[in-house]
Amino acid sequence: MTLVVPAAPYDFELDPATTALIIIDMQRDFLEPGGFGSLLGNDVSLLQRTIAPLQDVLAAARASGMTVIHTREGHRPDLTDAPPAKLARGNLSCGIGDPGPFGRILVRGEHGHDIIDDLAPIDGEAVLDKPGKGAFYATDLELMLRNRGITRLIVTGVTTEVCVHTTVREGNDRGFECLVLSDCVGSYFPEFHEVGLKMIAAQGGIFGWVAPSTALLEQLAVTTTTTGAHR
Ligand code: TIU
Repeated sequence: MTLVVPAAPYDFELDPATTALIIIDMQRDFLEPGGFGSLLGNDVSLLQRTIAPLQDVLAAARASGMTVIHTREGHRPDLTDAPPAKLARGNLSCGIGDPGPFGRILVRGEHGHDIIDDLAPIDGEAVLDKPGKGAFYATDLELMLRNRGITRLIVTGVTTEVCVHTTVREGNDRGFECLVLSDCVGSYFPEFHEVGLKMIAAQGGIFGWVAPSTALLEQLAVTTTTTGAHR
């Protein structure tokens, strides 16, 4: 079934069977007050506004049978997969691997590294640990998508101009059609968020498409009502 989602720069067509919802790095360390993000002086409420719309999109994607993939940025406890340049960047007194308020910062297995309770993955949903900003770099994401016949990505999560943008660019170069949901992505910098979204849809969709979550939800509601998949 092809759904037509009104989007910029033009309609985005998708079939839930060949589309994956990608939820980027909705981790406690980026989103929760007192975590790594707020420790760096950021206003995490700018990111938290993505949670409620993303919960609705996640529920609708699950009901439609869409593939759901969650990502987490972080590293092995011995930090062997963290480039020294990344560890050194920023000259932070409390950076990656250091003890932070929610455990060692961006280290796998630590409380702060995990996904927030409001968007917790369920059985059958892949959780992809990535060492970089892009979800394709040094992961098996492309293999998982190709094996499942996925051609289109709905990209959500944080932050708009960093991990979301990098992932959309990586996906676009690999031939995936990417729709970014404007209210389901967020940045610590509102101006970067706004311009980041414009950059995706500019030049005829140079990196992909942008739409509010309601535009997708209205179409998915038609699918679940028609098929009864939500019952
Ligand atoms: N997930 C992600 O975007 N990682 C970051 O480090 N983002 C910042 O904006 N710092």
